[in-house]
Amino acid sequence: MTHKKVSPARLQKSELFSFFPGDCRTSKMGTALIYDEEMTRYKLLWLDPDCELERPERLTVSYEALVQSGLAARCISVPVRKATDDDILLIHSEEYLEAVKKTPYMTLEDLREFTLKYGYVYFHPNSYHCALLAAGAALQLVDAVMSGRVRNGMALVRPPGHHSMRSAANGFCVFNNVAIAAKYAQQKYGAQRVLIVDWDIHHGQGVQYAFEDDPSVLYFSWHRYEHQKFWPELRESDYDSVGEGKGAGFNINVPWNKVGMRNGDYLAVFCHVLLPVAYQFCPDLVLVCAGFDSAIGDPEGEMCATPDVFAHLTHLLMNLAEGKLCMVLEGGYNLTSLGQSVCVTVQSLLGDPAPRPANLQGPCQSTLESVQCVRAAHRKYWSCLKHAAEAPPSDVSTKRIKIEEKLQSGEAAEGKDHVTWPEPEKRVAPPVRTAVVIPEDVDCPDGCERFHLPNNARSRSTKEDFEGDAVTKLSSLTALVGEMEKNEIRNGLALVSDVSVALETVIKHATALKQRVLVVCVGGNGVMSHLPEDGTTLTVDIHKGALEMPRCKHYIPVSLKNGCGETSGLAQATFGLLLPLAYEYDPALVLLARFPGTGGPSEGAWQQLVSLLGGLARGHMLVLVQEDEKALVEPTASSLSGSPAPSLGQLPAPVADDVEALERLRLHLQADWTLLRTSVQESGSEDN
Ligand code: X5A
Ligand code: ZN
Repeated sequence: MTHKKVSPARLQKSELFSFFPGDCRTSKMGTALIYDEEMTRYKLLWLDPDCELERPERLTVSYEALVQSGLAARCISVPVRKATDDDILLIHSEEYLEAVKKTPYMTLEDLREFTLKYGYVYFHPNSYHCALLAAGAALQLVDAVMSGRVRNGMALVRPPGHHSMRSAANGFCVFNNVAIAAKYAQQKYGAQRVLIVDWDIHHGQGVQYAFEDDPSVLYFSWHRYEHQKFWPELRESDYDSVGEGKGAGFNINVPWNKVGMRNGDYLAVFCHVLLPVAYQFCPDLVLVCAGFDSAIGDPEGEMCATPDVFAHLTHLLMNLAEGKLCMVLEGGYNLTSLGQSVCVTVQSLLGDPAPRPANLQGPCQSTLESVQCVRAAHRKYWSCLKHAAEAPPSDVSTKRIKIEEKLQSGEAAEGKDHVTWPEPEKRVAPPVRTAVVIPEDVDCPDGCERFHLPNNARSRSTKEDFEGDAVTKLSSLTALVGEMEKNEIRNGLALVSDVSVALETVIKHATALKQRVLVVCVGGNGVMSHLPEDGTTLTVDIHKGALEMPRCKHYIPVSLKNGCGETSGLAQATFGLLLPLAYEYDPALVLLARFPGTGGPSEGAWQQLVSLLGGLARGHMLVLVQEDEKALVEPTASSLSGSPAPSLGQLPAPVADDVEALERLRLHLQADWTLLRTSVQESGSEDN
């Protein structure tokens, strides 16, 4: 960590309001950071063990961590504002607003009494003011993102919002910042579909109630539930609350029925529940109820996911809605864990490479049960889940949970207060983001650099015959991979005369260095030969064809009836198979090979694939494209250099044959690859 103390660049008022459509295409667009010390100026004024966790230091620690790490200075500082009455009334009742308005004038005694009307919340004479700023901060973030002044951003706010309801404060929350922001985005910017991802460890029941019957806002929440034993102990927090009326299917609850969930549990839920639905939904804006009480060390959550996981959760959301992603702080009560998690999240928003998802374990039985239940509850609403398994029989599930509770209770009791975990690793962005090996007559795309073979390696040929010299070109590919390994270059794109030959050469080179290589082939005919099958590579080969079962654990043919051109099928393969396999394999290098021919993905789908795979291998990826496909250079380079991929539109149902084939493949592979699992095993070990 560097210890430069630099405050973030101030975005001038004139800059904020002088936006012209089109700016966003020419400017790189940054990450907004919204913070105001004023929101630290309220606190609990009496003794209440239930509320003492929600302290002003939560905010100072988060902001200080961003300043100390140098991240704040890389963000665009956007000022807060006070939400207006009209803003608050988007979600709350007039009576409630008027009641809260009186709190600044109340005596301590009156405040205590007022507080008693609600659950797990306290008021201070400055609470109302801060609550207006917190909601206003979320709105400023929406304004900055929707107007195109910034790409994405994070608002550090207190009080949090997701528990507050139309006419009630609750769970430390006064006004529902994110719910207000969603309505505001719809009203002011005409956002048609808003996705709210609530990764706080508590159920944001206030958000659920606000949009329960509204199909234009998709609310996803995971939360500690423990079969309704955990606060707020609501029946409607379970997986079977799917929304009502027209909003049926647009409320997704994933209950955690035990504590101690890990990175693999979180990523499994993203791959097998949230992402397929989110891509099918195709939001115009993504809001995150960014609570970090879901991270390790938190006294409320008691989970074991490390702060690093938020790098990936964030990355996986960054290509929805053309990158329009707004994070608004909710909970997070372990100051160390909170500060680290905030930094990790902002660093992903800024585009730095994600850390390796080391030692990822597959989801535990309790998670599998929840995933199976949620997918079953939603399969009639989402074509991407249509093939999902039945819910497990309830007698089986309760029995299993009982056993697990016995096993867990011992550990949980002793471990709660002295959990330790390693500090998140430094994430160093290499000096060169994207290097390209393309013919001289093809323009070098924006944000890229041409890769030139170092002099010593060029001894056998002169500069003049470089273009036509296939051997030289291959050696420049291996040199490029070498530079990636040294972290001098993040990723690269090469136009090659023969994708298979180039791929083989690079694989040989990388595996000789004992690197784990993920090879992703798209659009070929499915016959890759001469690949090592010793585990130094994992190959996922997505192509047009009929289902074939893999001959080994490390070579996985994924056959789609109409090839990758069918975006829904490709999305299904990507979220259900490719990403979980990639995360579990944890490569040091990703090779993405695009074979020529008709079975290729659409440009947008290809860009999504490039961007999503960028979350692996610290962003080290080499993309190989056939020489004559020059039109792919620009879009591929754009995604490699960090521009969000275009939206794919609301996805239609995938071809039934493909769904069935992918499902059979997933079932076949899940013995070897635990992150592919989406249902409980009726037999077998319970040790996971
Ligand atoms: C925003 C948030 C938690 C309330 C816990 C009450 N609220 N036991 O995390
Ligand atoms: Zn929370």
